[in-house]
Amino acid sequence: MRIVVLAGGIGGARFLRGLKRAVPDADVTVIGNTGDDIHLFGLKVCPDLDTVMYTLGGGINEEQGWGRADETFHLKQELAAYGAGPEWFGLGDRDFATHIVRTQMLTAGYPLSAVTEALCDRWKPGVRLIPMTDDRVETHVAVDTDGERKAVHFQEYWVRMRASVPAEAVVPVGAEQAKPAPGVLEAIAEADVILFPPSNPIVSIGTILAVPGVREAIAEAGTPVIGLSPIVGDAPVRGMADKVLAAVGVRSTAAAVAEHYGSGLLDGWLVDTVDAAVVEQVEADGIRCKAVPLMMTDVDAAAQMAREALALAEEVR
Ligand code: GDP
Ligand code: FO1
Ligand code: CA
Repeated sequence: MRIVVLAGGIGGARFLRGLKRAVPDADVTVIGNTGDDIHLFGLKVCPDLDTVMYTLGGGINEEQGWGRADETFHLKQELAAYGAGPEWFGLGDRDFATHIVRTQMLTAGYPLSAVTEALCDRWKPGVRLIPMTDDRVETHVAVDTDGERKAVHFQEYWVRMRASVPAEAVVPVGAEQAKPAPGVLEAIAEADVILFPPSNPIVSIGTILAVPGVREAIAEAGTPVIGLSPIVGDAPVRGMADKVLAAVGVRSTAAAVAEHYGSGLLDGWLVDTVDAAVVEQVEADGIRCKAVPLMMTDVDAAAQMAREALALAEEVR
């Protein structure tokens, strides 16, 4: 079975680990979000691609959900001693090696998709991980601070500001000019099922869908598209997704996120059992909906979610 998954960082990666346990023989292509990418210290950092790669490759810091296990921060401290920031972004020593190799290859002229494949030669994530595009796309967030409106990089909004002020707008800068990376549209066209894991609907999946051609390819693939809600009990399970949902006028409910994707894109939607009351409302929007446990407390729980998503795909097929 050929499965395509659009993934952000932690929510996408943990779901993928469950999917691999549920269907070990499936041919899984992951289209990764690169809107969170940032250049720091002259290096290209791709947080969401790395979170997927490390999680599936066994190198992730489990508690944190991003970055490497057994990490140290000597390099960051040495840089800070020179006054070289930013200090608010925690790049560890082991993680730095990934960014150095990536940047070296990019500088040598390889596209990000080829570089990601090379990095995955080490980590062997067991899926084909493709960045959504080889072109530069950077998500910026417009904020109002002290009556002044300015745009900051998504990572600055998320990590430095902890989304403490409302997001006025979320803009994937460069997306309109970006082309899908090689293999993205082909994988979508050949998929037997397309899954939206419980990733951030705006800054993760929304950014991937903003690459021209991707949304259209999914809508035209003629294969079931099934999503899993990252919102449980009217709040994100982790992080501040409510802040970026508000920026686009979407309420922080499982039903509102389904409606935001829309029946033109989604065939099926899984909500958590605590949100069972919204099933009827989602179905009234023309999206098949079911309430099942959606908390990824461990890999088995994520695997069960993947089985439910694949079962729903068969129901709508
Ligand atoms: P990020 O790039 O690291 O922020 O990760 P993603 O975009 O892939 O996923 C972030 C979303 O995952 C957040 O909005 C969370 O609410 C959601 N999430 C995290 N853990 C769980 C979980 O156990 N269950 C569900 N349903 N959603 C989760
Ligand atoms: N998230 C944080 O909250 N604080 C950090 O210092 C931080 C550093 C970091 C370094 C490498 C990496 O791959 C990810 C990192 N993240 C950090 C996570 C990541 O930037 C965000 O959680 C997501 O992109 C949000 O969608
Ligand atoms: Ca992310």
